[in-house]
Amino acid sequence: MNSLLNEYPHRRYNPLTDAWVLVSPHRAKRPWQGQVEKLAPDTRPPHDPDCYLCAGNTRANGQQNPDYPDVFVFDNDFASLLETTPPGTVAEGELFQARLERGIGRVICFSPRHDLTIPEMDLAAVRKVVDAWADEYRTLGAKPFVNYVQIFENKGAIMGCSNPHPHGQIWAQESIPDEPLKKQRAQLAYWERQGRTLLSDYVQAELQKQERILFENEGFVALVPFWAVWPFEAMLVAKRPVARITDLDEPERDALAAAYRQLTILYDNVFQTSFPYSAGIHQAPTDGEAHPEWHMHLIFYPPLLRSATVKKFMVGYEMLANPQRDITPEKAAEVLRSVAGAGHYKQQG
Ligand code: H2U
Repeated sequence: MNSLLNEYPHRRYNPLTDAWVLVSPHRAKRPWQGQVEKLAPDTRPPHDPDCYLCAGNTRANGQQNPDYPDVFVFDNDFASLLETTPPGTVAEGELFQARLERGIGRVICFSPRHDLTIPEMDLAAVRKVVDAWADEYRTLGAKPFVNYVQIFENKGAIMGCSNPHPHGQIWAQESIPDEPLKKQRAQLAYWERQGRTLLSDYVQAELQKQERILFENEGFVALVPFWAVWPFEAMLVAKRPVARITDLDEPERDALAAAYRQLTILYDNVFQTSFPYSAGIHQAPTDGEAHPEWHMHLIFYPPLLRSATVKKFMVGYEMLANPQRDITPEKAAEVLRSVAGAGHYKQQG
């Protein structure tokens, strides 16, 4: 990489979202005197009688969870979107516009085990999560009013996650939300210009450079994007330019499960803690169009910066102007690669 980018403040462009990030590599050298304490070891029981998500327990609204053996998906009892919302718009000229939004919220428990997270689950169990994501995407997306399905995992108390039981959420709705919409526009423009997906070309170039690649398997490449905003932000990109999770074949579904697990093991190993993040799948809308421009990928936004407790804050300049980072994406990739090897830290001697 051009050495200027290791030394001087610069802006990097995200071609997927048409946004910039300010990178200040020189600041990464400054002394740090903040808190660095380690967290107390997490000792959760395999089953918690007070957990709303554990098998057999009663949820906040009085419904009982089945004694599920692996993955369990249910309608969110407190969903942000409602299937019963009628159509309607409220518009008072240009300046006051609103539209009623119809949608569905689902919760997906990844495992009956309260004490595990994806990096500690075995591969076969993670593969069941991938299958459940695909089933949900297919069924929710098949509903005529659903034009977009957002599958995500919000992990860790630091991220506002309400429960340590391994789980994710799925929101399905009428509109295409802003983030995927930005990516759709950029990918469509690239596809029309080049006849290839933006991410096929990007991943190929990254594989040649090898600076930001974390690992690859048969179906997916894991990398820290050139334009990463969060300190250890990463992407899992499908090697084939598939538009959606349901386009993955069986070995690719295995590869996605393995890559999700492997990346989150690296994360846990960095600060020897259960690494918090928001992660999710960006893929084609379910609006009945083919979307050849879409290249499915997963994005991980973890907030931790220097230790298990010191997180990056997106405040000040970042709220008012542009996101900014100190540690370069190349350095972050180096750190993540350096903790690969003997599996999850808890299993190491
Ligand atoms: P988060 O931890 O990411 O907030 O996800 C938990 C979700 O589970 C949350 O959206 C739902 C909450 O509404 N939930 C239920 O549907 N039923 C319950 O009994 C508790 C939590």
